Amino acid sequence: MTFINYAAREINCKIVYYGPGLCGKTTNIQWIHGRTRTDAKGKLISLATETDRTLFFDFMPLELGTIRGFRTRFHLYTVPGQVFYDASRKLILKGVDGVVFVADSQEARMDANLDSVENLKTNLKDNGYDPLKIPYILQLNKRDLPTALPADQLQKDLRFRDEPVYEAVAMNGSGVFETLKGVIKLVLLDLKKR
Ligand SMILES: Nc1nc2c(ncn2[C@@H]2O[C@H](COP(=O)(O)OP(=O)(O)OP(=O)(O)O)[C@@H](O)[C@H]2O)c(=O)[nH]1
Ligand SMILES: [Mg+2]
Repeated sequence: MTFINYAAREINCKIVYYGPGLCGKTTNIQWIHGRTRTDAKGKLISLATETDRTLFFDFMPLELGTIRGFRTRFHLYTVPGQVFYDASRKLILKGVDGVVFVADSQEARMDANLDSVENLKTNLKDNGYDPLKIPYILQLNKRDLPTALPADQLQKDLRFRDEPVYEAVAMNGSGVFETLKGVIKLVLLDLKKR
């Protein structure tokens, strides 16, 4: 739930990057962190294994200036994609305002993508969210790989509502800020409705 502090005139929103193991969630956040002005960002906190797999989450606060006099901050999180960290994924979704699903475009990762979408829906529902209503974006990542499936095929299999789709190569930043802007736009539209 968006945290609006009227006394401090602050709005805090939580965005979670979700998806299967090694799809590029952490890479998205690292790119954003590397390209954001120092005064607009907080520390990037990553709890990772020795091999750079996310162990619990990555976290980075991003300050976007003021909206109608309220300082607006977006808190970006990634979940650990590996199947056995499901309890962490569920926990990290608590209080979420918007979700980016990062799909791995490689054909060999299609089953993992599909499982992860289903896992996202389950964990959203378990946290009291309607997967069809929460601000949601689909990012097709790793478009650079020769083993990447055509984008329209991925969309056909992975879209489950009217979500916008962005193609990306998170490794070199392509599509990363477009995706972030896309989800922020949906979160702010959702906020306006309330
Ligand atoms: N070729 C290619 N590799 C990518 C791209 N994005 C990320 N990678 C690589 O994929 C690997 C995994 O990326 P991560 O960002 O750590 O993946 P993750 O989704 O955070 O993985 P978990 O934390 O285990 O869930 C790294 O070696 C990245 O450099 C991309 O667009 N293209
Ligand atoms: Mg990660």
